[in-house]
Amino acid sequence: MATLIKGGLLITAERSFPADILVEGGKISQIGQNLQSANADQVDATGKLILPGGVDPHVHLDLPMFGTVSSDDHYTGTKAAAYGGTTTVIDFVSFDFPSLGESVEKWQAKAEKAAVDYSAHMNLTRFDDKIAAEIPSLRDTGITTLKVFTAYNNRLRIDDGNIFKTLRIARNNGILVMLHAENGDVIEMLTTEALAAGHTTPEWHAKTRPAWGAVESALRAFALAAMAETSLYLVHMNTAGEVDMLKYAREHGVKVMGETCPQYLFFSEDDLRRPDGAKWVCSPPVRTSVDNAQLWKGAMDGTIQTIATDHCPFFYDGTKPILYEGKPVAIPGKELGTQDFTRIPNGVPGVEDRLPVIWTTGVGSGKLTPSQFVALTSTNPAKIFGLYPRKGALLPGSDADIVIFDPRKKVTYGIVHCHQRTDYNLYEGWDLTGYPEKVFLRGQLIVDGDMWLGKRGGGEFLKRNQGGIL
Ligand code: DUC
Ligand code: ZN
Ligand code: ZN
Repeated sequence: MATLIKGGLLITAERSFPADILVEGGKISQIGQNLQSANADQVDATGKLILPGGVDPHVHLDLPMFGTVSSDDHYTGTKAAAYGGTTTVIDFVSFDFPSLGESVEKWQAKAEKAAVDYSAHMNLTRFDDKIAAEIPSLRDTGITTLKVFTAYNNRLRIDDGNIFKTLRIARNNGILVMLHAENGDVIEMLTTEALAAGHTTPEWHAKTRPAWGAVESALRAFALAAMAETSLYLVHMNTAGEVDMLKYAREHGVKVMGETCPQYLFFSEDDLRRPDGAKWVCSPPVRTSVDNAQLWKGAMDGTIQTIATDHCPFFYDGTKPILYEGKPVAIPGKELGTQDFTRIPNGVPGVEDRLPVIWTTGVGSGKLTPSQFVALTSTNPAKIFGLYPRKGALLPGSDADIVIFDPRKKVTYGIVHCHQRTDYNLYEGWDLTGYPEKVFLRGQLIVDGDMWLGKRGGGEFLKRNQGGIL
């Protein structure tokens, strides 16, 4: 089946230009003026923008945590992504089984119900010679990225020596290492002290995970990457200091890149002090308005390459069911930590919110050009994670993952509007201008206004190539 999208303004990471797009066999076959096709379905996009489908390189679906599980699984989370204009997501494989390969297989079995295209990064949360020897084989499974942690002692963290070894193996095998930067030792100590002093409230989540820990461990890892003569991607940047460190390392020729997420651009410890502050508990924590401003600046001036989400929703009150696809669903969530901030499941929803919220606050406010918006939310993640030009591009031969975006549509955003499977939205009541109208995945119309036309299992697993360095 062919589709001809006529009269829209195409926005790419480089430029904006009016053109028609012909889609055949799930791919973009032609881009040009006054295209004709006798047997194609015609879609009138006059007055609309045509964007490449969003690529969210950082989501957690069906993630077990603190005796519960994140409330979007691979179907519900990717359906929400589609409604928000995102057609590719990259999840994480938990290293729960003896080998990396078995962990990937277990993840594949859960992920195959995805409704948009998907891949995963491998969490490298243990390290020994056997694991080191297995890392290169990840490439054969199409997974070309590893995430390491400088926090979560005795759970997810590996030590600096092993991070250095990992960086060298990665360099030799075309793999990119991603870093979660916080100081695990300091967090352990401050948490123990806070609990002993009887502190129970959500703001203590931030107070026990100081910004300086993120700053020093980011610089430490950039230095390890420099010494290993390879690249590194810093996930979920949340502090002004990390922006400074990223800029410093890049100016010194270290091939490091960075990602931030909307929660770090808008929210602060003040939100954690609200009566419903548990809604904002995520790791790393939200910081201050100064950090918000510096992260925006980093995204605007090109220091930061991507805006992802770290989507990892939990119910605010998981004792009360919501209706999801007509059925009641309740999943234990933030209420687990009412008496103890260390038991609040860490994470916030966002995969659906990302494009409309960043469009209004970024492009609508003049902070970002439309092309910068596309670069940060689609093209750059596709390039860095080995998916370009199949994803993140409006080019002949690219997958026809296309968003017809109405730049004039006004929406008072919030939970009633949303498809993320949780009972709250961080942007409740925000006035947005600009919203996805139609979303195509490999040429199939999967979202048409409010209508869901996609399907469980309609997403494809993406075998990724070696990524690029931006
Ligand atoms: N941070 C969160 O807040 N949740 C899931 C994982 C992570 O890194
Ligand atoms: Zn992380
Ligand atoms: Zn994460």
